[in-house]
Amino acid sequence: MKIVDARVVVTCPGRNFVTLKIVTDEGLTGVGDATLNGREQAVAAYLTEHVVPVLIGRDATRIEDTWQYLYKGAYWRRGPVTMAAIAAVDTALWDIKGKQAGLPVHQMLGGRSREGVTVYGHANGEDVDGVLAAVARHLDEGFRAVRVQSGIPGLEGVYGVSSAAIYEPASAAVPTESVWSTEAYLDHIPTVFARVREEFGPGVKLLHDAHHRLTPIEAARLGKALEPYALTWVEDPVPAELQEGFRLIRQHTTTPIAVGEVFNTIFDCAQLIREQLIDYVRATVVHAGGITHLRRIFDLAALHHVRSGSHGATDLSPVCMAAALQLDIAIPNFGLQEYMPHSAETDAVFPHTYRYEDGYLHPGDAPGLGVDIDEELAARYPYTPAALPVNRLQDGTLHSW
Ligand code: KDG
Ligand code: MG
Repeated sequence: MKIVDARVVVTCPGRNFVTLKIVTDEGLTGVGDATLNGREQAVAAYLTEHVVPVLIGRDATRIEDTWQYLYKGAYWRRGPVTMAAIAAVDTALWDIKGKQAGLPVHQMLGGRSREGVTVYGHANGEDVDGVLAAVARHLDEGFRAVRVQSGIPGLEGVYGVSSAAIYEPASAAVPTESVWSTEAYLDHIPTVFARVREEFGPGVKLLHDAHHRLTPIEAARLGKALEPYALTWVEDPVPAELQEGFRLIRQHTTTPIAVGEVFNTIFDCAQLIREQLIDYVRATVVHAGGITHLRRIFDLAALHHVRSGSHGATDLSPVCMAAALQLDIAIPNFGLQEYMPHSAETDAVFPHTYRYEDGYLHPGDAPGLGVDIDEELAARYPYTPAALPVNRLQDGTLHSW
């Protein structure tokens, strides 16, 4: 079965998405997400200029060989742009293979290991009352796990905290700037979790995202302060370039650690996993080289008691979500899946079989991934430049987020 066409579709049904659609001479098609928030056109160009020309005429059934060809063959390995492009090809080829076999992809990955994929939703509030209301809303909707983010007294606007129905941090063509105080944050967050536990008791899984903003010792302090509230994880406590930093956090706290939404390859987390410095790895399909490579990461993680906790923000398209769910339902060491519903416009552009019910997502049983792109509808939403914000300390120093 030969690849005869590969189209790169950039569309903006409320936010930008990049999708690769591969077409074979047998009429089977497959889709892959290639969206890199705020850098969409870089991946689109990489695909169009460097990947599509070498796909035409290739055997669509050779998923592993194509992955190796694009990874090793490029010479310039790794990096978010390259790996998102490889992910899109890999995902689309798994979609095609599933359709060829008449099986959902999770059946080709070993079949179901669970009945449904436990997801967590985002409960955000400008203040504690807002947080409590948001948690209550999620519990009413059946969520068993909630990520809790709060505004910080004295800071105007905190990343990830928004009252908008649909989460969208990439809001302006030129990055907006916000002001950050680690001291104010560290003082406030434990008080928020104290109130949440007091109100909702021990049953619900609680999570928190520190957005890479702390140093290891600050993260250790946060982890210790949160121990009484038994979080399921603190996410991205420190920027992860320095993997040794996690050792210091580990020495001080039993609060579990999740990291990896910006990871591209197994090499970004190999040390963290082997040394058991983390508990959850948050890599996902689009940013970690597709189903083929993410499976490798999760298999390494399984050997070291590390579970999956894949990224699932709205800047990952429904194509990525559909692919992630195929893995989530099959792997032995699944932990949690992030789930933020897309807008109605996005869902219409990407019709899919996965569905939410009572705290779980279900991938469905359609052959392949169970997702497609409506190219005609997509063409009605042209690309609109949008960048993620930047973060500065109160004295103006640029800070991580
Ligand atoms: O594009 C960046 C967002 O996806 C990210 O900031 C969201 O941190 C995030 C999360 O945990 O969903
Ligand atoms: Mg995050």
